[in-house]
Amino acid sequence: MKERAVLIGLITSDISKELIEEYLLELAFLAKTAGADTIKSFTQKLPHPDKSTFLGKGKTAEISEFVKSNDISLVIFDDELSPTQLRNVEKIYGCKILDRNNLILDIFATRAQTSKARTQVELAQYQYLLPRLTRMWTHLERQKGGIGMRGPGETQIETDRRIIKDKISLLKKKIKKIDKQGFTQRKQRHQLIRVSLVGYTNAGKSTLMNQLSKAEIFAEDKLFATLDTTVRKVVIENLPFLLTDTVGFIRKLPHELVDSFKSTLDEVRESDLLLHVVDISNKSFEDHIKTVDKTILDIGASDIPSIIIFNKIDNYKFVEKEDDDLTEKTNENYSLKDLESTWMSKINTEVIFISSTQKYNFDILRNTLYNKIKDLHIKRYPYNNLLY
Ligand SMILES: Nc1nc2c(ncn2[C@@H]2O[C@H](COP(=O)(O)OP(=O)(O)O)[C@@H](O)[C@H]2O)c(=O)[nH]1
Ligand SMILES: [Mg+2]
Repeated sequence: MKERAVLIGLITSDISKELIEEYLLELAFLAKTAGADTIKSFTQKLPHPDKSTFLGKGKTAEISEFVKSNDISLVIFDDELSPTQLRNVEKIYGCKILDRNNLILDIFATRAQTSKARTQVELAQYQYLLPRLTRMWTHLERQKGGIGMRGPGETQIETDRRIIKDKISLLKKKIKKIDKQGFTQRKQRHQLIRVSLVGYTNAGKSTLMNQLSKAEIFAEDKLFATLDTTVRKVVIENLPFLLTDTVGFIRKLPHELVDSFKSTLDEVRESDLLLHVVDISNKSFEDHIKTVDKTILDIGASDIPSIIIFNKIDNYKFVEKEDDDLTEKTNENYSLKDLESTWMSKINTEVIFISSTQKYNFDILRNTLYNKIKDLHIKRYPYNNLLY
């Protein structure tokens, strides 16, 4: 049976109600991906979170009442709780408590396919656990005996911490080894131009990859359907290149996960061209672009030439407004033409509008890719232009 969840978001002075609503929509999507139904979302406006229960006393009582009378098994907070808050709300709500990070880690754990992805997720889980051990053990703290375990004042928690630290260094070694193999593999492919699909999770990267390469990559309307990078050789006209599908980015990604997935993004860092796929039918697409740009900067790939591909234009809703100049333009009343000129002038890179599922504008896309990749090829191999 599906778990029934309620979501909780806090509206503080520096975050608007609209933004929180978007965060909660995304949180509901994460919950759905993890296999839970969201029954209701609760928000409260407070200058800062309550020290003991995160939300205020009244709201907490209201939610507790709802949890008990609606068969809720899961309360998910959009923010991370302190150990004290967690202990208290666990008692009050009497069910499982998760935050966004737990949820993302959980999804990653169920989605990891290759040994590398599994190792990375395990590493992230231990790294996440390590600083949080205290709260799990404070009520159980006791001396642990046994040969090799006895030490001056050694407690269970210290032992556990040591075990986890050992585990972490072991996993890191394992990843390094896998990475070495990957590097050799990647080096062998060096003669071809390398293009990577990057973008927010669910933007349509895997779908586009499948359409361009006839590959069969898992794509579905869930977050992080793919965790592993996939590389395929694609040929446009007579021009071959390598196309890589990568894990999607998301807001508030736990930094343990970013760290453990950095090496997955090696492929991105070593690319000649980035195709930044954006789901233009998502209201928060501008936020998504910012998150992706920041991640690209973080991994040291911001100098790589890129093209923005606005995807899902078949799903984009443009509301034709009466011709009054007073209406301020919001996302909903920008036409695609407006958007194109705005973005072209704003970012000085190429922008293309497509639908991956409907294959709209694929001729433009192929043309643009062909020209870009040809240029890159000529720049790299000035004496080997026999291809064209
Ligand atoms: N309407 C519409 N849906 C799309 C389009 N491209 C992808 N999708 C859907 O968006 C969802 C996520 O796609 P996926 O390729 O898995 O996204 P990824 O996380 O970026 O790899 C899937 O349900 C796709 O069918 C498009 O052009 N139009
Ligand atoms: Mg994907």
